[in-house]
Amino acid sequence: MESPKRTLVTSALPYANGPLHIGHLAGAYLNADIYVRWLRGQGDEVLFVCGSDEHGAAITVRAMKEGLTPKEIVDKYHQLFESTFQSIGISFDVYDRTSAPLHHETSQAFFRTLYDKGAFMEKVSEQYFDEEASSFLADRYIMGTCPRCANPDAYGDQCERCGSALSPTELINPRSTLSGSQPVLRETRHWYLPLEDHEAWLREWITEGTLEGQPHHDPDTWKNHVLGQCKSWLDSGLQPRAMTRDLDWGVDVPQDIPGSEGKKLYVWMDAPIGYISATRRWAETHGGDWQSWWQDPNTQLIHFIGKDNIVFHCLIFPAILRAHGGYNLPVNVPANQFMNLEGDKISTSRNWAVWVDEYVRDFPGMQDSLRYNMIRNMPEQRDSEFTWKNFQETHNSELVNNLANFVNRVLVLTRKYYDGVVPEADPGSIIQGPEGEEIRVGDWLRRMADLVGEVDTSIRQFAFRDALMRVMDLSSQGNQILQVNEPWKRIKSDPEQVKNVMYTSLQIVATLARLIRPFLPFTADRLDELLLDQQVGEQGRIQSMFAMLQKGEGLLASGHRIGEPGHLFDRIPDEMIDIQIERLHAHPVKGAVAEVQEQPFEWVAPKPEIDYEQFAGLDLRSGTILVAAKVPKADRLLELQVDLGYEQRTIVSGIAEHFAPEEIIGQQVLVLANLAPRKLKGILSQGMILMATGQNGKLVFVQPGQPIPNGCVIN
Ligand code: B3M
Ligand code: ZN
Repeated sequence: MESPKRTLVTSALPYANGPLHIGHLAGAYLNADIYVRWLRGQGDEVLFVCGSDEHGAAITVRAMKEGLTPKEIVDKYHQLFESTFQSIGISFDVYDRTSAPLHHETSQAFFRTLYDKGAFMEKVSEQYFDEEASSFLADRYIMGTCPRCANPDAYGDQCERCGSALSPTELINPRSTLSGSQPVLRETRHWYLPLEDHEAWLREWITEGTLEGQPHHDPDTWKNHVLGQCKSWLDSGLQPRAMTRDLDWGVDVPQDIPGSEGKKLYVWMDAPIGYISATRRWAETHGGDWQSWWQDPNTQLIHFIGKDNIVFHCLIFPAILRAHGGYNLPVNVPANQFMNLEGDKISTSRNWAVWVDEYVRDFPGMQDSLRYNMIRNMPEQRDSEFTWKNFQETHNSELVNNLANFVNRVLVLTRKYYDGVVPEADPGSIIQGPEGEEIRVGDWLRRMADLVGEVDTSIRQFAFRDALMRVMDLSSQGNQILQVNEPWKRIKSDPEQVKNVMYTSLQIVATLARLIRPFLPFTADRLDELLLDQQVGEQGRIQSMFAMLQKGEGLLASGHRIGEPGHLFDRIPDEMIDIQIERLHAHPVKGAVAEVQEQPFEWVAPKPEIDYEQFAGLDLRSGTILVAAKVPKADRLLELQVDLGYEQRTIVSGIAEHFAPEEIIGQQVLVLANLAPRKLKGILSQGMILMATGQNGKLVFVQPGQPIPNGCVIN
């Protein structure tokens, strides 16, 4: 295993604008917690920092929706975050917040240094201004259609569907989230980070892992999808990025800078600096120099994030750090992909989520059951799925039937045969291994040391699913060792051999208690109680375990008395799961079509006869919907961009009560292409999509029986 190092681990600062859900856990927190706990177990010096991200439109938009001030919003959710992270066992060393004065001071000092170094370029630009709300619009206040993936609800700074970082003027049909109106461009002065000036070293750093030719990290240890997103960003050419905004909530641009009136730091400049201010906060209460965690080249920095934050952590924040000078850059940014829920994307606004605080309330004492399922299904390389049925299955078949069952059998037999005292054993004696093979007790202990090494390798590769499965496989092997040696049958005929078997089984339980801690800390605590294992805390426990096992020494000495047997987990009954599934589906998914009640079909009277010439005048074509977006203040209308092959049309269609925009992207349709254009809600509509009114008045698309090229003539 690798020699101890000093590591600063950060988890993305969650926006304090709503409760934490399982997607947060699976994205940037549970993975970091496992990694940090493992390094602590190795005796490494680790600092795990995080905090609430309390600026930006994500906050102010929520405040507006809830009729509260931004301060009231962040106070509400910051407090909820602290209690929720603590309740699910995320073991931050410090959990700070970016509205704290120390953070403002740290961020302003950063900005000042970059300003004084001439790292910014000042530019007067046009920014979207909402005339109805008489306010400049920050990126998150502008929504529109993503130019790259046609997501109709992309934000001005980022498309959460394809991860692209955007600038507001790239959006198709931008709209203000304040008033719903179409914003206008107005001049304003801002300070830009000229990312293009950083492109050369960023490209070297990302692709070669070197800085000015000096080794920094091994790019082969970075996840492919992280490198891929960075390279596509670099290849598309980095653009200057405004580091200030016209806002009234956020970190002030230092007031002595000319033109700073009313300007705040761009949230994606101040938020990552939140990692640094959190470190300063930790040092205030723990002593020690915060600088060494960020400036000592022997300290490695690792950012745990979700994939929608890659560009900010791999390109923009490193450029800010480098422009400032003297700061370490991350040696890895192992971004996870997204976790989906019951076949759909998790969505706070649609209340389609499993809220962590609600889970902890509904499943008391079962935090590790959720942690276990999250890790089993962690979206390390690709999006993954949480379903309540799978949650029940992994709990009952793996935690109960494998781990809890094995531990209980060993403790009950030890209580029964030896009154709870660990028996003597001869390390040279032979027992039957899990496959029935002969193995010396001492060699089995060394085999477990090898397993610890394998788990170490997986964790350092951020392969937490694999690491957990290796640990659970040890429990399975423990069950098999009992099964093949059958101590309950041989206790009378061969008591000495039974001692060897039970001694070995107890060492497996003790090894599991230590190995499982990074993944299931609550279960590890419970196991320590059952084993009356007095060791406290986690610092260095894995390292010492590895050393003992490697020497063929047991972790529980013969003569040690364990506690009373007890259950680690109880089965989860169907009823507990059914309640959750019903509750999830009961929340109205805003924007979806309410299930209409069955109604008798109403025939529409036939229209008067026409002659062929009248029909021949219709120019009917096939087309495909490329983009669909709600028309602000018009519940029934969707604005569509339709590809007719020979041209692209904007068509406004009264189908918003029947289809959500995102579900009709790519739909092939039939279009009346020569209908005279007309303005609907200020949008010029050029044509009409043919729809049929089906059963219950539901609209359905009239479409070709099989895909045909766009622009085909229908006649
Ligand atoms: N607040 C998380 C998000 O994009 C964002 C992370 C900041 S980490 C410095 O949801
Ligand atoms: Zn997109």
